[in-house]
Amino acid sequence: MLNNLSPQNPDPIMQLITLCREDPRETKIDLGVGVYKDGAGNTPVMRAIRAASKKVWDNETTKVYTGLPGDPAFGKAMRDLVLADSVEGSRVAAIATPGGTGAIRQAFELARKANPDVTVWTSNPTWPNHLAILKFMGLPNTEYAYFDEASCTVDFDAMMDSLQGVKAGDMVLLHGCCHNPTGANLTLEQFGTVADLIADKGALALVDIAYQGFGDGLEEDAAPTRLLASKLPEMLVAASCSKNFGVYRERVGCLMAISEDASITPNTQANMNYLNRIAFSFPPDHGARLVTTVLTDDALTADWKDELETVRLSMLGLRTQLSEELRQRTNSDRFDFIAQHRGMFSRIGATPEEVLKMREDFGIYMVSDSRMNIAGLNPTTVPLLAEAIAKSCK
Ligand code: PLP
Ligand code: TYF
Repeated sequence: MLNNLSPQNPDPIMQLITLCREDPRETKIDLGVGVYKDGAGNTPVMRAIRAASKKVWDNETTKVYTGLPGDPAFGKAMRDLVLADSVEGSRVAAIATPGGTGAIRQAFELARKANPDVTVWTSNPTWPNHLAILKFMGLPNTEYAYFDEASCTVDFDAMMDSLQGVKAGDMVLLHGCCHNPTGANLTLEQFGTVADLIADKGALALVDIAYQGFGDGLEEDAAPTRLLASKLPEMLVAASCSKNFGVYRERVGCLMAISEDASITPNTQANMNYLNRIAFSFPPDHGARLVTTVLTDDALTADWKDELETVRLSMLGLRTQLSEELRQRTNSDRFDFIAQHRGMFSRIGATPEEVLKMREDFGIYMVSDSRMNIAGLNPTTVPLLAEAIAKSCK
């Protein structure tokens, strides 16, 4: 029977890891998969997570099952981190999920359960896994205009135009901050305008927030999500802890659902618990427990914020350096957007041929849509990349 399975195309981002690994050139630069790397190219365990691991190791007395939503303390900690006081806690139901990906999957499942005819609106472009999951689930998907390829900024007018097609009962997926793959983001005011449109249309917003703290700061990055939560009667939030806590392989994520009224919350929660039950019973707990331990201990929280801020500022510094190097080499402001983009990624508007040329001639590995992971750079490699871009891109 298994011989009937259709062949699978590998995830192009994952494929790039192998390609780069096999390249013998010492000067190669890996700007592929979205993983934070320090100046030495390592993805460290964050100090507070290491300390929390020790604390959990010393104090955990059982590994017995948690509950279908996971540890309630994790749900509460995530609600405080992402939503703060933008909405009454009694309106928020939460489940722990395996990573942000798990939260997104459960969000789509919940939307389909609430409305079997749901169409999911995604930005053009969006994280490829959004599209892969929707396709697998057979959920109708419509793209809304987002990125202007020429200027590498958001085309907000085109976005609002295409969102006019949203129907009551549709779901609109927004990146809460640090848009993947483009790095181009809405202003807070624009988020407010989109919230008004979603409310007018009677649609459900799903905010995917996977990089809180990587853009303008922990609070600043959560501001759009909080604004939406304060304006909309209902909303879903899929949060990932992979990047901002550096717990990638532990699989830590959380789906939060804000119901219109606190009286609806228990049933929303019961439906989310059910979705966990039929998918994997209980969600993974260890990584979530590390995150909760950090977020419920003042000293660990302070140290985590401190390290996260260092990470954020290092990426900002690389952005500034790269855009300045490109200014000099191209004698133009064409690449100034790199300093304006936020998060780990920038899509730089190069053609697939130009991306391939940079790979072949310079050993620079970026995704074929010209998305690069800023954290794959360090102050020494920035000029090499600038040179490659200036020489390869028309
Ligand atoms: N959403 C976006 C936009 C992402 O880039 C990612 C990838 O890291 C995720 C969600 C989910 O990540 P994870 O499942 O590793 O938590
Ligand atoms: O976009 C990225 O690079 C990260 C990591 O299937 C990632 O979000 C990439 C592909 C994938 C899962 C995670």
